Amino acid sequence: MDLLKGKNAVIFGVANDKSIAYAISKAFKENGATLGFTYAGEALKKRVEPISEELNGAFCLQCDVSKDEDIALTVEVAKEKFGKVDILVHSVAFAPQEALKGRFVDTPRDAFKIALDISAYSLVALCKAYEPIFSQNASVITLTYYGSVKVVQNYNVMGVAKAALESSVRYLANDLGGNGVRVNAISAGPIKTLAASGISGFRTILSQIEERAPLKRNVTQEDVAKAALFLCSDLSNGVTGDVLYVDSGYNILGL
Ligand code: NAD
Ligand code: 0WE
Repeated sequence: MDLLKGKNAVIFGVANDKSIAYAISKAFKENGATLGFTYAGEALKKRVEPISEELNGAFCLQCDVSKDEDIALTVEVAKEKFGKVDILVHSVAFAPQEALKGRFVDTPRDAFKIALDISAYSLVALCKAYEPIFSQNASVITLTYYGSVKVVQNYNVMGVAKAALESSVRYLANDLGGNGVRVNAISAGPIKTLAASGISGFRTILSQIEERAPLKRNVTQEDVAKAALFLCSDLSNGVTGDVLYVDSGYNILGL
């Protein structure tokens, strides 16, 4: 398929080949997009550079999304290599490990600030920085999780950060919509990635989904990538400010 033929995409959030952003990148490449990659820090360079090479990346740059200078540098390079950007993928989240267990009420001020800065504000900062080089009909997507709307044990401050992220999607969609730019979120079901490793009880969450979700299975990175393809292609021209659930239907359940 060639749903993204001639489109240029900048990808934030590839850490390794389990990353949701990696599956999205592969699907985008298969559909004719040209990709540019960024990675959080020096330690990830050796993981992301080979992926960029595999997928013919136009650039592969370090970008800590909590640093305005790093973001600005990616804009400069994207402008130089692409001229205009048609797609921006935000697949980034972080909260200090200690905040992802125990009682939410115990969240330190600093952990709250870090989680909201990296997991929610970064989308606002990226939209602002890329606005001048977004093409007409550009599409921005971000990844969120059900813990934003319901209490999920241990997700804690990340739930609050995802609530801020989803609300930011609506405000950004309203601000950027005048220029044809769309902003949407995908709410993915739990997937065993780096961000899910070391989360105690993650296996139990996965088996709960298999037992209870309408589709009686967990979702894969590829399931999410196909929804991303929809949201970043002209198939979704009329969709903005939305949260699309790719979660085997789990979110519709009551008792
Ligand atoms: P992942 O660990 O592969 O991706 C998370 C990415 O965030 C990593 O690439 C990491 O380097 C990046 N990151 C963290 N701090 C950063 C910073 N300061 N600057 C730049 N990048 C930074 O895990 P994933 O599961 O693919 O997560 C991607 C997104 O999907 C996240 O937003 C996550 O909340 C969301 N999500 C994950 C699941 C799941 O169960 N895995 C479910 C729903 C939503
Ligand atoms: O958004 C996420 C996880 C994001 C995340 C993961 C980590 C682990 C390593 C953010 N910050 C950190 N910080 C670290 O130090 N998910 C949707 C996956 C996830 O995480 C959970 C979940 C699910 C699902 C944590 C507790 C409960 C459920």
